[in-house]
Formats: sequence, structure tokens, C-alpha cells
Amino acid sequence: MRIDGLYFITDPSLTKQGVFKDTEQVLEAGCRIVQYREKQKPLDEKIAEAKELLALCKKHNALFIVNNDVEIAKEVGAGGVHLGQDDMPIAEARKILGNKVIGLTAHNVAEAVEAEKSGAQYLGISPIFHTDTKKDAGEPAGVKLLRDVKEKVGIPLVGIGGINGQNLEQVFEAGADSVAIISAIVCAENVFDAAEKIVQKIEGLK
Ligand code: TZP
Repeated sequence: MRIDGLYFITDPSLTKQGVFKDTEQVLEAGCRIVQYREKQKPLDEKIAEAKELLALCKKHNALFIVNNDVEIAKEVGAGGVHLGQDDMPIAEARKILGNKVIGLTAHNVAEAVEAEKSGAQYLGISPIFHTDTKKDAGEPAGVKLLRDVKEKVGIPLVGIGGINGQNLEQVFEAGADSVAIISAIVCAENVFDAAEKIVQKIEGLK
């Protein structure tokens, strides 16, 4: 499964129509990677939601990734997991998930190099621009960080943080293979239209 194009992340607090509708519309618009990001709900609800989203992704041949939680990813049979620097180490996650996709967030070149060595299959490079969506995202690194990481690692890079239809071109130009987006899609007037415009814009860059 290739990590490229639009990488959509669900958000239960910003969504206007619910994470299922958002995901369905984003998939219909052509997105092929979806991450389930849910930090509040009890475990059984998270598992139920993840199962439902996985089924939607399967219908569209899309990769379904669970944020942070290896056990949920394993339980529902997700395509992979996305880990932060403080989550389970990759080696441990690998033992549980076998050959499923494991991605890791990196905030600098050292973390990126280390993540590739540990067996991460892609990197979330974060945050590229200012974002209000993740309060503890830290200072924007700018697209320079993507350029610097690209020089040192070979696995796919996913830019994240404040990315939208207006600024995504510079993110790809700097070396990203994919862009992870929340607010520019789920806060849009029309989620399908916003996602479709972004998918088409990315297609146009190839
Ligand atoms: N991790 C780093 S920035 C971020 C996450 C989950 C939020 C991205 O959301 P937005 O709205 O696309 O800036």
C-alpha cells in the first residue's frame, strides 16, 4: 500500500456532520488513506467506531490507520497504526502488528533518522505550518524540515499541520509524498467538495 496523496484524519470535535459522513465523503472524493484519531471515548466505543470506519475504507480500497493505539489496530484488523514519539516503541508495535503499516511522527531530522532505523514505514513530519487543531503541536517547522529530512531518509514523508489547498504545493515541492489534513476538510462548508479539490490539486502536481 503506497503512502501518497491525501491522508485524511478524523476529528470528533471539529466535525460538523460526524466522522463517518466525513470519512465517507472524503473517500468518495478519492482519498485513499484515513486515520482514525479519537482520544476521548471509552475503548469499546473506539473499537466499534474503528470497525465501522475500516469497513468504509475497505469498500474504497483505502488504507485504514489507527492513531496511537496498537491494541485497537490489532483488534479491528486495521491496515496500520500511527505512533507518536511517546507511544509504544516501534519494535514492540511490530511484534504485535506483524507486517501492518507503522508510521511515526518526527519533529526533527534526528527523530526521522532514528524512526527509519527502527522500521517505521512512513513519517509524519510535524507541524509544517501553524495549526489550532492540535494544541501541543509545537512551533511550525516550515517546509525546510521536509527538505532536510528528505535528504536523510528514504521512507515516505507525510507533511502535517496547517496544510490546505492553498499551501499544499510547497509541501510536495519540499519532498512530501503525502499531506495529512484535518481542518481544511472537516471545517469546510462542503466536505466532499473540499476533499475533491485537494485530491485534484495533488493529482495536478504529478
Ligand atoms: N499532528 C500534528 S499537527 C496535527 C496533528 C494531528 C493537526 C493537523 O490538523 P490540521 O487542522 O490539518 O492543521
